[in-house]
Amino acid sequence: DSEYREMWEKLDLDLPAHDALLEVLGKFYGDIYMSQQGRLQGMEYLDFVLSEVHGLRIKELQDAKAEGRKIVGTFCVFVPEEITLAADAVHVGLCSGADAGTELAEQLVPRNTCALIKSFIGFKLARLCPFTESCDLIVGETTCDGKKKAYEAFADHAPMYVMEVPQQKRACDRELWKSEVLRYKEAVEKLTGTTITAERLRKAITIVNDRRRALQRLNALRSANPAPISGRDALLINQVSFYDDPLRFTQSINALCDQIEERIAAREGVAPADTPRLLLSGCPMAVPNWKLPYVIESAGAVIVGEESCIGTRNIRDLVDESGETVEDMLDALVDRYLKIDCACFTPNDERMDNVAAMAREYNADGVVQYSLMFCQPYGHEAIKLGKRLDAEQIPSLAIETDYSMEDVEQLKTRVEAFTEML
Ligand code: BJ8
Repeated sequence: DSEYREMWEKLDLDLPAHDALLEVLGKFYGDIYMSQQGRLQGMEYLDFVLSEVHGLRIKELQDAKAEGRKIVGTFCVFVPEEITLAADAVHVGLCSGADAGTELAEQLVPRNTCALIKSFIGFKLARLCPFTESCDLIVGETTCDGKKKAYEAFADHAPMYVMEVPQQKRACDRELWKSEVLRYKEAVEKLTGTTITAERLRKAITIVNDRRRALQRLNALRSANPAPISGRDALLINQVSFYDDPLRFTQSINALCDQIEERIAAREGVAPADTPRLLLSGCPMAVPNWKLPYVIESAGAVIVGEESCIGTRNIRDLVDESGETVEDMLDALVDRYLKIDCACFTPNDERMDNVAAMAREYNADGVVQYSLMFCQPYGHEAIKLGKRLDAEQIPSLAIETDYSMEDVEQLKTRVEAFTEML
């Protein structure tokens, strides 16, 4: 489409490399998504959004910019979206799930850096991501060492702002986090020239909570047997939630949930009732990282939940909506975000409890732990969580991988062996 090409050119994308990327992605999507049987009709919306991810959605961002609105990009669910929205800016998730520009990225960060970090750097340096190029501000955070040092290097290439996230959850850590949330509010107000009023913030909290409620509704329906939706489709929904317009997205997911309810009432599903049900747990799977879900679901199992930031960790907790003043609402935000059980925290025992509870809630037969190679936080917790699940007699399999396709067959063999013993 010539309109899009002009837009990509203005964003200074490397057009031939970008064409090649879209082609590979289209094929990958066809193989992994369009080949599924018994897909819900409501997934057409997701197919459409994904097919237009670098087209229509980018055009919407450009239109917003033309109206004077700002675009804020983020890499972590710790950045309070409500504040971005309350200042009338657009909030998009940037972390990337495909190998791109790896050689360039390795000039900026060490080779033994996780694929997620290399990916966002590679996409930027190879000029392949129209989202990154549309951003007026990119917000990083001091979570894992890999990310926080990568942001330092990234700041030479993009308008970076970094939030300090504490590593413990004591009263003094809450103080620190509150001051960081206030500092972010000021930064966004300065960027947009919009003062965050109680009315604006209340509206933003409702928008984001409504999206969380729709995704909670979807997750709750997944406890049904037979599984009414594939794990691949549910992951895609979570991935799209990071960059789609929140109001439109929420509406579509609620419509999809209506269809799922009908399906459950008719006792229909995407796989027979005796299919092994697995919970995925661990590192975030950013779009288009569909490798492991595809491997699992082609090995005869079905995924019934994602304990991940691109999954329940991002939607489990709502922001308290009873606050009257900006101050009340900021406190509610601070408390809600500090409940996130990221492996960067120490200790992080609540995550162990949450995974075990989720496995039960979704009637999972086992848990597949996923960590990206070179990810220290989730690698460490995989050992701890494995022991906890053993103690609770929940079978688990720990997998460490990256974005390359080289280990697909080997992973399939391991997943098949695991599901056979369930
Ligand atoms: S709140 S999980 S989105 S930090 S995979 S880059 S941890 S070395 S992503 Fe995360 Fe926020 Fe936590 Fe969630 Fe580092 Fe590990 Fe790479 Fe990771």
